[in-house]
Amino acid sequence: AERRSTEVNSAMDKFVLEEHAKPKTEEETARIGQHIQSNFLFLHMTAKQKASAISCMEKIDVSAGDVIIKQGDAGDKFYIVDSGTYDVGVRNEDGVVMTVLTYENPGSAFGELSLMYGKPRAATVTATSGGQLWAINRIAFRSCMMKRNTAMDLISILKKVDILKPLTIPQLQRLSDCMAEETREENDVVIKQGETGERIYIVEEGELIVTQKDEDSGAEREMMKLKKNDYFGERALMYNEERSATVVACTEVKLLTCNRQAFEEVVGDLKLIIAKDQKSRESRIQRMSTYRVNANIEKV
Ligand code: 1OR
Repeated sequence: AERRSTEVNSAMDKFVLEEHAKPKTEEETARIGQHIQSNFLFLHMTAKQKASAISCMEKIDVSAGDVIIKQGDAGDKFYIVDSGTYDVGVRNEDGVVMTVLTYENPGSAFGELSLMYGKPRAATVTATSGGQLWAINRIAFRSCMMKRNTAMDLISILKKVDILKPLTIPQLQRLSDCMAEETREENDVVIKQGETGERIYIVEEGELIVTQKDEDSGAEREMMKLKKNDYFGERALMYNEERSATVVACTEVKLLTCNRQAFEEVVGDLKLIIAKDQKSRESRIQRMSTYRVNANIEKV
């Protein structure tokens, strides 16, 4: 039944995509292919999927001042920048519109949020120069872009991480764009106390243990365990200190990681966000050491 429904779906998709295909020259097809190469929405698509997405794109000429998307409207199209510059404005509660972002590179894409989540347009996008866009309509977008997509999976992982909970979906999207995945073996030392650190990590799979050297005895003391959706490595980035603890994988682990620059760029002031979460983490460490002390006493 599973197989059958996949077949039916792909037949449907083929029909939908053919129906929505827009004529374009080979040169245009190649150019769009170049543009979308580095866009995360297309990252994990096969060549065939990309080709059908491109075939549905329609050229739109814009002039400076054109409002491409209006906040609050229903979403109808998704856009890819071919040329020109575009400001993203978000209206706050007081009705003041703030420019939050400018798209100026070919291959930048916008207008996907309302199509993916069925919500009104989250921002207004205005052309600030003349230029050209490629647009895909909602039906074609859903049929070629909404396949099980690793970019989307990544966002759902990031959404579960405590420090990232205050972030909006567009911010998570931008963050997911600069995250890399790392696999480590059991017993691998991921960060080492005393070293300088440039990366923050999120646990996607597996478990790690945090240890600190006891100043008097020199023995490694277990501080806490880290598991799925926990993060670590943030302190060295926040306070420009050396790594304050060692983190070792106790199973095979899958980690998501990004460097300080990318993280700060996307989520703004790293310190503010993490400081909020620090309190709950500290109380967790305290609970754990109390437990350890009790356990030792029992043994004695
Ligand atoms: P849409 O379909 O909602 C507006 O139509 C588009 O602007 C939206 O999809 C995104 O593609 C794009 N918040 C909301 N929309 C944004 C944002 C944004 N940035 C780009 N778009 N930001 C949050 C501002 C509080 C900026 C995040 C870096």
